[in-house]
Amino acid sequence: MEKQKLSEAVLIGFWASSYCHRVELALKIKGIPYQFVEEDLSNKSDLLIQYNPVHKKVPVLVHKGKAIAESLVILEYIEDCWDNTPQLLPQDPYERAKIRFWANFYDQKVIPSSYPIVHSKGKAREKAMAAFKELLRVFDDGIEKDFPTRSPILNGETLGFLDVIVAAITCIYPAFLSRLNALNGCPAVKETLPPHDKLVVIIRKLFL
Ligand SMILES: N[C@@H](CCC(=O)N[C@@H](CS)C(=O)NCC(=O)O)C(=O)O
Repeated sequence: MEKQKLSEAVLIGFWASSYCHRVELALKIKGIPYQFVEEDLSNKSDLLIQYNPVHKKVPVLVHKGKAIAESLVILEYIEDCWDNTPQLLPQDPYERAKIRFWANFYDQKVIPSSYPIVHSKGKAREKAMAAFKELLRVFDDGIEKDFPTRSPILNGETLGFLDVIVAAITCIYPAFLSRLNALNGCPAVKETLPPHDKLVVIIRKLFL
């Protein structure tokens, strides 16, 4: 890391993290060269604590020696900084606002609602699954309503902000799952997805 030129983008991350995967995907879509520095989350480095003293979490993007934390903030930074590359957000301010709304909904509602599924069993798990599916339905329906003519997810053009955000998660809502499967076929997504077998091992270790 010390040897890096200050102009380079360095991503401090963890191979299995979907939050880091988002950032990698955005960097790849925009063709931005970067160095990936793997973090040991069970023994956090001084570098991570120095660059993200508030949350002490990955991802952290270090660009020209300056650190940016929180994946959604990093995505916005990448979009602002490399504005002559494929754009993740639409030009129109209202369209951008709607994308940001659903990105926040996804992070604040959908993702947290998936945690009780892995931490529960039996009837409690069924209830947690139902709550998760319901939020995914709200997400999916909301996007359809807000973007009636052209979906911001997998619309046949280059991948956008919401594609990047949802591409990494595996879920059980069938309509949504079929979109995710299609997304997982995109070359940039394939390149950044962690190896499936390794992922299964870590999920079993963490949650089961
Ligand atoms: N809201 C954060 C979440 C990042 C996050 O949860 N990162 C996890 C890895 S997936 C982490 O660093 N965990 C370490 C910890 O909680 O101590 C983001 O969007 O970047």
